[in-house]
Amino acid sequence: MLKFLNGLKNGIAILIDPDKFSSKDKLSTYLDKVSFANPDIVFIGGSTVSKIDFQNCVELSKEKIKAPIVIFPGASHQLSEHADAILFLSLISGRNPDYLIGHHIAAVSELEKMNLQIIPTSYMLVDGGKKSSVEYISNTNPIPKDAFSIARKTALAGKYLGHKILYADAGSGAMENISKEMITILSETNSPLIVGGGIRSIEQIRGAHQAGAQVVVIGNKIEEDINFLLDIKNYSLNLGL
Ligand code: 1GP
Repeated sequence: MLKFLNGLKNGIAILIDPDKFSSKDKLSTYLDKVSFANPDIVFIGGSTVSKIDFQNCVELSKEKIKAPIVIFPGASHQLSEHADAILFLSLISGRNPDYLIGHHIAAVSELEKMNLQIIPTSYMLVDGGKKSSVEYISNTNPIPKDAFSIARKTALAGKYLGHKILYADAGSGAMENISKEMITILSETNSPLIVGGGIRSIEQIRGAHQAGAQVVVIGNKIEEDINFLLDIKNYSLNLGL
C-alpha cells in the first residue's frame, strides 16, 4: 500500500513549493541540486500554487529526481499524473469541512483519470510559534504545542477513520519545530509518522528521527541555505555506517 514508505527508516523528504520560483530556469537549477542530495522522497505542494505552475514543477521534478515524487496538495487543483503518489490530506486538527472532505470531492474527477497512488493521510497542524500559511488559508487553529493528550487522541481518531499516515506539521517556516516529546507521543499511535515545519539543523533532524519520526520534511531551510543539502546528504550517508 505505502510503496514509498516501505522499509524506510530515518527518511528525509524535501518539500518543494513551486510558488517560490520565479522562472523555470531557477526551478530547474534547484531541482538539480535537490537531486544531488538524494532525498528519500520529494513532496510538492503549497498553499497558493496555481495549477499550471504545480503541474510544470511535478513534470520537471520527475525528469530530474529519482526519489518518489509525492503530491502534498494545498488545494484540489494541485494534481498531476506525473507524480507517483498523493497524500490525500484530511486536516484533522481543524474544523473546516473544505479541508476535511470538500477539496477531496473536487479532486475526484481528475484523480479517477490518473494512476496515482492515493494515500489517506491525517494532517495535523501543531502550533509552531507563529501563524502559518496553512492556518491562515484553511482558517483553522493548530493544536497547542503542549496539548499532548489532544494531539494523541486526534491522531488516533484519524487512524480509526482509516488514514494510513500521520503528517504532523508545525507549518512552513515555523519558529519552533514540533517537540521531541510530542513526536514520541504521536509515534506511539503506530502510524507511519511524517514530521515537518521549522526544521533548520541536522541536530533537529536527528532529534525528530530519534523521537520516532519515520520521515522528516525540510523546505525553507534549503531555500535559505542551499549548502544545507550537503549536510543532509552527509547525514543520510552516515546513518548507514
Ligand atoms: C511545511 O512541513 C513543511 O508544510 C516544511 O516546513 O518549510 O519550515 O521546512 P519548512
